[in-house]
Amino acid sequence: MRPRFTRPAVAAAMVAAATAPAGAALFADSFEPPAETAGNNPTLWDVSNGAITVSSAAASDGSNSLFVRDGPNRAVTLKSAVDLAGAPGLEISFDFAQLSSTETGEGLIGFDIDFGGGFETVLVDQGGADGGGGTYTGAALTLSDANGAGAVGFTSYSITIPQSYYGDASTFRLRFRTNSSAGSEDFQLDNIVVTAVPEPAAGLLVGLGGACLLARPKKGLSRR
Ligand SMILES: [Ca+2]
Ligand SMILES: [Ca+2]
Ligand SMILES: [Ca+2]
Repeated sequence: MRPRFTRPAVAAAMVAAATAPAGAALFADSFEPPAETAGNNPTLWDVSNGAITVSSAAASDGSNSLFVRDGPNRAVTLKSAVDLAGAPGLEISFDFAQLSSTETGEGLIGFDIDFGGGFETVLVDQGGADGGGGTYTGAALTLSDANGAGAVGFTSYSITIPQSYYGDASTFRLRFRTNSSAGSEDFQLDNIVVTAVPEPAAGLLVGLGGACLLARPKKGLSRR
């Protein structure tokens, strides 16, 4: 089921031939059975610590989530690059929870993406999980680093990345990094979804003048 491209030349040709329509899901993982079993490592992700496992203790979607144990500098990294399929923009959403209090400098120290040139930090939410997001165009979205007293249930994040930022990249990989001290300062991650969204500038282009653009059927929608 999972997208896997081991031959870059073939992947590039596929991108040129087919463009993901807005709304198309490019990637989704909610750590659910039958693919995932509580207590095991997640199938699609490399984890930096053996105590990062699929868990049925809590979930924001379905019955399982990924349990990320307390400790410094944990990482959860997608094993395989995902095909961008010519998506005109990305919306990335996920749910993240902390299971007890965390302090300044602890929490989600990096949600990162790699468009082929190495990982870059998209969002940072330390000192208690706030949730939220925004549009990423190269400057990390940095949420409050105020101390987070107590457990925070699942909070939702949503980040938009326009194609004008990632250009002609053909794939992406995701990574989540957490940091905390001991004492059950654990985290949970669930419901990771990447969807193709319209390029924000599309409306502007139409407004500026494109009666003739409107009259022409869009490539990919005129299939018969
Ligand atoms: Ca789930
Ligand atoms: Ca925070
Ligand atoms: Ca701490």
